[in-house]
Amino acid sequence: SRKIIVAGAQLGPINVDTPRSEGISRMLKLMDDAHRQHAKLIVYPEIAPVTFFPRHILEGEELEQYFEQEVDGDATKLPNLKPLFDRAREYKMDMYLGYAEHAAESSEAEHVHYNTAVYYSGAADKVISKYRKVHLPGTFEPYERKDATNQLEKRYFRPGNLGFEAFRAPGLIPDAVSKKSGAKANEPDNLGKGDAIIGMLICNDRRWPEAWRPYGLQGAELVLCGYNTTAWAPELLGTNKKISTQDKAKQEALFHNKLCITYNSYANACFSINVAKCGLEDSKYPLIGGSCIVDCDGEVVVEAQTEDDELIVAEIDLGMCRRGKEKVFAFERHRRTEHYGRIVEQ
Ligand code: CDT
Repeated sequence: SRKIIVAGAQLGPINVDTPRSEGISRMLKLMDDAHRQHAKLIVYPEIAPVTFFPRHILEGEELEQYFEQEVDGDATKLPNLKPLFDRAREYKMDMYLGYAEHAAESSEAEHVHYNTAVYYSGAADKVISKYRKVHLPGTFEPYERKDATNQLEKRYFRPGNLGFEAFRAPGLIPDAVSKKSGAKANEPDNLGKGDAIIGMLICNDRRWPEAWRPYGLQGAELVLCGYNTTAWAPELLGTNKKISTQDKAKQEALFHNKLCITYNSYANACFSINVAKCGLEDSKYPLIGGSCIVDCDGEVVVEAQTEDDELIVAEIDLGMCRRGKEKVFAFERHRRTEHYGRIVEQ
């Protein structure tokens, strides 16, 4: 059996004046709930503990306050986020945690910022993998219209430089024994053992098949994705005639979210856990909810019902991925890579 209980910790609005510590307390409460329900893995949203600040025009300290900086190259020692790592260690729970990263590796005078997620193994007390968001939406310059909602991710972050590296989460599957913990993610003997093969995405990445496929090709059984998706931003997204009200725009945004995560889970024969920060931030900026756990047949297993803090939990069987990986798609037998060159042409 490759059964495991997993959780998505959807967060409701976090306003500009919400202290980070309050966001973290809410996240800890959701983790306590996940522990009570025997979850082995919890997934938080993109840039989880603070407001979605890229909508604001910021510089200097006002901007820097939103970023987290590692100590001694160890993400478990991110000063503000330490309580989350400590609690996950106590529960031996794995965790996907999204945050704005002030990268320490740079020797440049200029700050190097990324939109980042780490995967922490509670049992191993170790950050197993880091991912930096590749597809940064929005603009570098703010919109001219003063009442437009900006998405200044191209201004505040560099595109991720770590690629789409799947990894093995050691011993995540309780009833399967890992014979080769630490082997490469795509080693064929992995399926049926205690490690799970996992990939990470962040928000806008989930709209790009190119971001999922490298994980599918590495045998990923589970893709994790946190998001902050605006429900209404005509400058950013444009509108069709059928989008005549803010409510219709939100319905469409929810539909596109589900379309991306269900299809790409199916097409890559993996489960996915997709988790929103949502609701009205600062009584003004609407973000969609719709957090979902999706199975490898593209079906929604569980979906959040609110736009507030809400835990979604499901027992999933990663063994189900074999059908897609070995029969329906079986990439090594059926892909025709000689025709795919255009995908990577400039
Ligand atoms: N945070 C983030 O990446 N948001 C974008 C906004 C919409 S751009 C089509 C998203 O893809 O959800």
